[in-house]
Amino acid sequence: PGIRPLIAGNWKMNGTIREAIALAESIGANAPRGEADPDLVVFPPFPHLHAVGSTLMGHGVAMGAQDCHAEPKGAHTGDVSAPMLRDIGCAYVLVGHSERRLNHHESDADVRDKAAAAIMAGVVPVICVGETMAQKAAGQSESVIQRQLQNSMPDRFSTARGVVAYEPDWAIGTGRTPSEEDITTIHALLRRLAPAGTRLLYGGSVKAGNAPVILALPNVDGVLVGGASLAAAEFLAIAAAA
Ligand code: G2H
Repeated sequence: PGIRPLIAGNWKMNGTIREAIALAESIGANAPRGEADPDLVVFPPFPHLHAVGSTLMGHGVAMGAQDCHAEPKGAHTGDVSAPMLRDIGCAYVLVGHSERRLNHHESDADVRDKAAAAIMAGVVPVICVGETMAQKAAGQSESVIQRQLQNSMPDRFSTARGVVAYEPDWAIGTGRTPSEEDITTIHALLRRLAPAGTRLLYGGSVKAGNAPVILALPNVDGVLVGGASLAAAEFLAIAAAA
């Protein structure tokens, strides 16, 4: 009677349409679909959503986008709205990934508004939080994450069967992961702060090699995988560890 695990692949800004389709085909054809298997979701770049959505049709693998705007429509050149994502077949959307918080100066309030827009459009937000190495070194990991999460969750998050991903900045794409104890501590905090039933993912340098240990930690309901999600066999090996 637990929470069904969620294995998420964040493709970031990688690949041609042809490569995206091939990756989706391979994941779709080999995805585990038993009662006890985890849910799978992939997050392709915007231009590949349509092709990937068509490819995954009927394979039981969900699709999400990597960001959305807080407004449903309007004069926002270059942005994509949550209703558009829903329309193209996205079940999920990442909000507040550290690469967005850092490179696009997104604040907790921005992330909260995007998550609210997603919920309004019927798309499940995956709220990402995580501390920097400097904050960790200063012993501020828990306070930083508590503040980020509390300020990034919109009012209706509890009714949206939302997802929270813990991704420490310094573990992203670096091959370094926090200790099991650190992940356990942060996930216990997330469990206390997030509404009941929220799926809590760990992200940052997850691979087939370390996934079994990470997925076995308490309050880890899945993983958000970047680099290692770009190869179908590796991504499915991670899913098999859930
Ligand atoms: C963290 C993660 C996926 P990677 O950003 O969101 O990427 O697995 O490459 O560290």
